[in-house]
Amino acid sequence: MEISKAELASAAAVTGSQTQELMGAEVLVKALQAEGVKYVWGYPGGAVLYIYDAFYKQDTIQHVLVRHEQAAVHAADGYARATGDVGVALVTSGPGLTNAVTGIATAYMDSIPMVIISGQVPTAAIGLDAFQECDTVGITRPIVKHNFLVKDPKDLAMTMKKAFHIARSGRPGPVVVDVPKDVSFKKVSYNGYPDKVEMRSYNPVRKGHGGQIRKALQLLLNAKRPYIYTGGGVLLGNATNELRTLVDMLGYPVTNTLMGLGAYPASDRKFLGMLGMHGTIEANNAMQNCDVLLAVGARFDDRVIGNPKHFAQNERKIIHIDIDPSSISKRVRVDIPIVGDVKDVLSELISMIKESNTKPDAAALSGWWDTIEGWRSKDCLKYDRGNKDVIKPQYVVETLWNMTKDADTYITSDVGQHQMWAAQYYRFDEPRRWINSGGLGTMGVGIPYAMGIKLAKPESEVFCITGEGSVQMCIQELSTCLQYNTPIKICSLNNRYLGMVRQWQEIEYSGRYSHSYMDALPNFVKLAEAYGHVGMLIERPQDVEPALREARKLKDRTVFMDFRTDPTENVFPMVKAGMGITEMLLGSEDL
Ligand SMILES: Cc1cc2nc3c(=O)[nH]c(=O)nc-3n(C[C@H](O)[C@H](O)[C@H](O)COP(=O)(O)OP(=O)(O)OC[C@H]3O[C@@H](n4cnc5c(N)ncnc54)[C@H](O)[C@@H]3O)c2cc1C
Ligand SMILES: Cc1ncc(C[n+]2csc(CCOP(=O)(O)OP(=O)(O)O)c2C)c(N)n1
Ligand SMILES: [Mg+2]
Repeated sequence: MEISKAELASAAAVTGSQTQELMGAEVLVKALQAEGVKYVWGYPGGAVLYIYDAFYKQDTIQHVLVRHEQAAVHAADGYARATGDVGVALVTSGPGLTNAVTGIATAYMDSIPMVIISGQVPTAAIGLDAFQECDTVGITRPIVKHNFLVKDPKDLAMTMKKAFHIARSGRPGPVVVDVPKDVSFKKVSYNGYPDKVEMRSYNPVRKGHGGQIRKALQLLLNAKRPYIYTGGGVLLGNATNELRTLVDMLGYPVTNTLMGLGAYPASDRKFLGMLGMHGTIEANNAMQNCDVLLAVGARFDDRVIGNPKHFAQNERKIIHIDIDPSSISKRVRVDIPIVGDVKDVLSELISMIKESNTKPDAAALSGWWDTIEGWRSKDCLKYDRGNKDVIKPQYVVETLWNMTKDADTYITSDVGQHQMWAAQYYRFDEPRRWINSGGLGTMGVGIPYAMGIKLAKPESEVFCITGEGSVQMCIQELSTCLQYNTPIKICSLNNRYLGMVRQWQEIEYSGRYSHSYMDALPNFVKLAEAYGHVGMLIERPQDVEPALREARKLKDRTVFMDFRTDPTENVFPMVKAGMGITEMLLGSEDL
């Protein structure tokens, strides 16, 4: 549903002659229209009923009624990750907001631009333990980029303008706007949506310091064992083209974090795979042994560098490009910090390389590549591909990738072993195609992410790779998928275990499998059917490919594929807790 130009113009009208007397709730909807919002995921309740009434009177924004507020935020978050637009969710006060907390924290940890509107009890009732009151500003403060409590309807339009600006600028993140019921009810003179916003205390830097970029250039061009380590910031900053240009110009090896997959094409030889706890040998060894590291929009997460003391054993010069100064030198000491937007900084770096007379040291680079190829030849992602007895989870992902690699496909995942296998065996060549929760690691995101994306991208194929544990955390959203006709394909790698927990118990807790086996699972085929969808049970390796083919043919249906996979398969490589990133377990023979 496109927003008409007339509607946008009326929402954004600024002249005094067009002053309208509107309820706060109507101003809020005008603000959303002026921001170009097309979808809002939400759930009603007493405190937001005026806002819902204002939604009823318009038809440019589609509201999606979810089945749980957590899923509203996840769906809007998935939409934001796939499109780059700000995702919007709407929840009521009290339990509506507390249900949304996991979704907000998930978006916050991965720096996703979102605006979450919550209802609040009337201003006069705040602090009186009113029905469905909770301290939204207090509860969400540590998990938002910013939050607002709107006390006067006159402030609503400007607050919304600020909320969207803060959410999408600088290091993106979720912003909560808490709207008391009387603020949404009272009338106010509306002169149009503000066309600019100024905040003295908030001015994110876009352009990197020229001198620092020049220093980085010298280091990079003189490197003997260079390495480019990129993360979610490249996707958030829409800088994949610049990254590709840079890597092609230099011919240096490159890796992505879990959050950065797709920032550089996985099928290119210069890509060494994901690094970190479940990264490849070549990606982790290059990280440890490089002499110059260019970190781009990546935050040296503990799952990436392993034991920091081990990481620090090898000397390397580090250049770090990040829009958030607080990300720099947070976990490792950096030699050349460059605060700025990745797109701007990489563009400037590329221009400087073009003008420079210095060229990368071809002989050193060729030796470095030989070393890397030696690591790569260990083929650390090999697995028992020919197994005819039991479905290997990796095989499901690899088959899906082979089948869909040339299609317009989005892959969401939940959290656990299946997430790691999806990251390792689905080779992402394009940005914003891999949608998962990395920082908070939130089980339950998979279905809501998929339905959020499918709404915005109805022509694309959207797959959710999940586990039988995670999928039950937001399974009620199968109902939303039917109501809003968002046909997604769910590939559940059902190992009957909270597999990632079982793996840790096997490796770190001497096989004491405390509460990681899931008995009494539902019949997922019947469950899918009960929700009005198609269910499939796949138990043999030879049935994997035909099942996926059949599911893809059912374009207009949501299909739940229950793949019974090897219950005790583990994710390798693996870096155990406290170990260095090159101290990897490569298979069960290492246990
Ligand atoms: C079960 C499990 C296992 C995991 N295992 C691994 C693993 O093996 N390997 C791995 O990599 N991760 C793994 N993770 C994910 C890990 O927890 C982190 O979420 C991830 O490593 C962080 O990725 P990132 O460094 O790219 O940071 P992000 O969280 O994506 O942060 C992006 C950075 O870019 C910056 N930025 C944002 N916008 C811009 C811009 N426009 N310009 C410049 N900078 C910008 C931000 O300030 C931030 O510092 C795992 C997670 C789970 C749940
Ligand atoms: C909400 C939430 N609770 C607990 C965890 C801890 N946790 C991480 S992975 C995992 C097991 C996931 O099981 P399943 O979805 O079946 O995936 P599998 O690992 O078996 O592929 C658990 C419990 C989490 N990440 N999120
Ligand atoms: Mg499982």
